[in-house]
Amino acid sequence: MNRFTASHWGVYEVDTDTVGTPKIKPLDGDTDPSPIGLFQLDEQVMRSRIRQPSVRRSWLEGGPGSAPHLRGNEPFVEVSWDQALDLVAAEVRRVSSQHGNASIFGGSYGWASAGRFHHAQSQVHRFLNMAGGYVRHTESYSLGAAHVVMPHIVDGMHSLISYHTSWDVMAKHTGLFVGFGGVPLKNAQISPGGSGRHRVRDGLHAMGASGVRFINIGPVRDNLDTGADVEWIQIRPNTDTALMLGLAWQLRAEGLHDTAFLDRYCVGYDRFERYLTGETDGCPKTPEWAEAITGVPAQRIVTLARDMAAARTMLNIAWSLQRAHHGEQPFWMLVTLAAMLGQIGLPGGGFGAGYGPSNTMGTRNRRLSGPSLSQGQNAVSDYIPVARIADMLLNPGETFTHDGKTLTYPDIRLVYWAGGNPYHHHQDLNRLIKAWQKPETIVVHEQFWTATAKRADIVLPATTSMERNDIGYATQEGLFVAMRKIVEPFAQSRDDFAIFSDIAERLGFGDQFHEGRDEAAWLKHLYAQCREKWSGQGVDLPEFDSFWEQGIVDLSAEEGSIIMLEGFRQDPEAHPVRTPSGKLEIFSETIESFALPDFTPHPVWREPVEWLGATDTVGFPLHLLTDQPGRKLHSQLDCSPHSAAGKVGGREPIYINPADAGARGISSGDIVEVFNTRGRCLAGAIVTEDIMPGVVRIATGAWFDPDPDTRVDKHGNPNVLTLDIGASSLSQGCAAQTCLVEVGPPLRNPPPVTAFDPPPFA
Ligand SMILES: Nc1nc2c(c(=O)[nH]1)N[C@H]1C(S)=C(S)[C@@H](COP(=O)(O)OP(=O)(O)OC[C@H]3O[C@@H](n4cnc5c(=O)[nH]c(N)nc54)[C@H](O)[C@@H]3O)O[C@H]1N2
Ligand SMILES: Nc1nc2c(c(=O)[nH]1)N[C@H]1C(S)=C(S)[C@@H](COP(=O)(O)OP(=O)(O)OC[C@H]3O[C@@H](n4cnc5c(=O)[nH]c(N)nc54)[C@H](O)[C@@H]3O)O[C@H]1N2
Ligand SMILES: [Mo]
Repeated sequence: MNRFTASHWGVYEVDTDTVGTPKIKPLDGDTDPSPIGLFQLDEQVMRSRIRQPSVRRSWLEGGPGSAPHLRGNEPFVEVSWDQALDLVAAEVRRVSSQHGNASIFGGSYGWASAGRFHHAQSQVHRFLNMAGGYVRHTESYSLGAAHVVMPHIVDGMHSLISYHTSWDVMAKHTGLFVGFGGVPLKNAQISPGGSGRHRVRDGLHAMGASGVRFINIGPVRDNLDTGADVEWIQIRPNTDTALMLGLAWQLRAEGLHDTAFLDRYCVGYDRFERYLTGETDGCPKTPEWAEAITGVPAQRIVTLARDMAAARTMLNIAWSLQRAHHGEQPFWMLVTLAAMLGQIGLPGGGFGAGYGPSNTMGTRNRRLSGPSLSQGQNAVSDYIPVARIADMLLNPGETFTHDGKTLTYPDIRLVYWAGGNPYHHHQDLNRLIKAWQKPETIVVHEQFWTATAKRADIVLPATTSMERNDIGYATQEGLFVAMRKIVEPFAQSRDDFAIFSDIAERLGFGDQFHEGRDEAAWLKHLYAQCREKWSGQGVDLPEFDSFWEQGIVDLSAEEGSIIMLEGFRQDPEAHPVRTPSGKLEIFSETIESFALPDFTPHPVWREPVEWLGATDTVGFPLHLLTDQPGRKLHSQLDCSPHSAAGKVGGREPIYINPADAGARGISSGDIVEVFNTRGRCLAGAIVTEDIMPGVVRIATGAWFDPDPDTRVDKHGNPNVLTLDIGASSLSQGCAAQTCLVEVGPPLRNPPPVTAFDPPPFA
């Protein structure tokens, strides 16, 4: 019998009748299924699973706060579930009563797994709220800068993502598509909560076939596949704002900017224009000025500006560009440039922010919010912008700014994580290791012996989505999925829900947490709530039992074409954008009122702390990009054979231009050391013209595997190299793409990779 399963990388059919491991197959009608999810049950994957609750030896013997410097460097003791749950319950009670709940960090950032009920973050937040509250986080690593700045300019990112112009409209109306950072198909494999049928390859190829002209601007060539020709303009990383300013200057100089659009739909163009022309700072942002910063020839900028004005032009930006120092600026400047072109709200014109980072953007599916588990109220008001975790742990009591507010870092004693991997996602991991020694206790629920699990005090083994029943639904992906259990839980692993229910019982709020429902009752309850909500919006879902029997509800009947900001263009008074003025803000009085030292109230070019144009790149002449991995989702399934097949000598690849490789005696297949003052890692060289000189690229996701003596990461986790600063004092977002490194000559005898081995047990 076939069952369905939803995962971030797609919906699959699973044949449970086969002898041995059930066979995972792509979903019927998915024209570009992701291979990532086909390997979820592979035996190689299972080797890194956690078998039993485990406690770090010193913590078990000496209690909270014992030998925190040994986290990650001493054996675990396997204990019974009862003992582990008693320990966690007692520790939550101790910290809460002695230090208050503002000393519990439960932000617990991470992607966890698909499934609306067993969603790990919903479970941990619901549990901690009932335990008296916790310090939370805001925003994401994905969009730290954009989430904060975009509401000041046009709209919140969650909202914007939901009404991107659909692919069919672009194939019909777009003349010129300009991508800053391409539209990488490798990234469009996923959607948080479960991509439906993969639509981006078909979307791009239909545009290619209908003759849309594509220009890809970026340090990397192989991230825009349209099936037709794509022009590549190389640009130094982190300098796109300067290029867009050069384009804007040229548009204005030739009178190609749409003053009627700027007057009717925008505020503050006049203030920005004085900066553009140099009236305010003595520096006109001419194409020649932009060439000196970006490396893009001035003449190319001039013709590109004219081409943009002459065609129906869609400007797209990869999220990567805002994961950088001053990362708010390219997003603000993109909207400004699109406003000057005056095509926002017209079919096929305007901007995308962006096509590529997930399967969602460009969908024709209706926005319907799915079933969700109530998380209750948090009695603690303290929070951090998500990427400031090391700062928080290292600097309790110090102040920081966020979106115009001044806040204080709390003093954290207990860290509770379920469904994320900070030793994957955070920057400057050697700094995180220091910060990680501050809390007295670290509790982690995990499926796998990740670097984070290995650095915890108490580790509780969690099931995967294949080992439990759930409902799969991702907003606008168009499929509603009965995720029926495929296999029995691995070894002693349990669902996060069951784990939290038992701890809640010990703390006296079990009934409040589980409400007397088991898994089956919860699924029916959440489904019924959603069914009622949707029926009010004219969408009929079947009764639960028939849904469960049929396995999938296809919502394609709800599809329709989308033109971004169409209503706003037709009538800006009736359909204002959600900014203070109701118009696109090229100058923001709100941001002006924050009076931030590193933030001007209109888009500007500011030099990042590390970039190829810096005067002091001495010793570290290469810009490192750390993009998303094509063969896994972040660190998830790095232990699969599919991920292994993409490695070079067992390490994450480093892409390097022949000129840079030649100068260092490096050939494809060599293992090299990549380093800067923050850290060192090994990587396997791929020498290619697809990356411009002066730039190297290591995708994220290789499980952190530092040698205990040399501290060199043996596996290619680039976050030992990246910079742990906020994008600005406005957003405090992740700035991972601002990073200079050097690459050494090939290594003769690289040490073996041990990332996927379980830790030692006492
Ligand atoms: N240098 C650099 N760093 C980056 C980025 C970058 O571009 N450059 N990108 C950043 C971005 S955009 C993101 S979103 C982050 C991603 O960072 P994360 O979301 O932290 O990465 P994942 O590997 O998805 O971690 C999820 C973890 O949850 C576990 N898990 C899955 N399902 C369950 C479950 O049901 N229960 C429990 N208890 N655990 C479960 C998985 O085994 C896995 O270890 O990384 C960021 N880091
Ligand atoms: N397979 C897979 N897909 C994923 C993920 C994954 O882990 N695996 N992660 C998902 C998540 S959580 C997120 S947030 C999204 C992230 O989506 P993005 O942030 O858009 O993805 P990246 O791959 O980091 O970068 C996209 C492109 O931007 C280019 N780029 C980087 N810096 C610059 C620059 O300064 N200028 C220009 N012009 N280009 C630049 C890179 O070369 C890269 O090709 O991806 C999602 N998709
Ligand atoms: Mo992300």
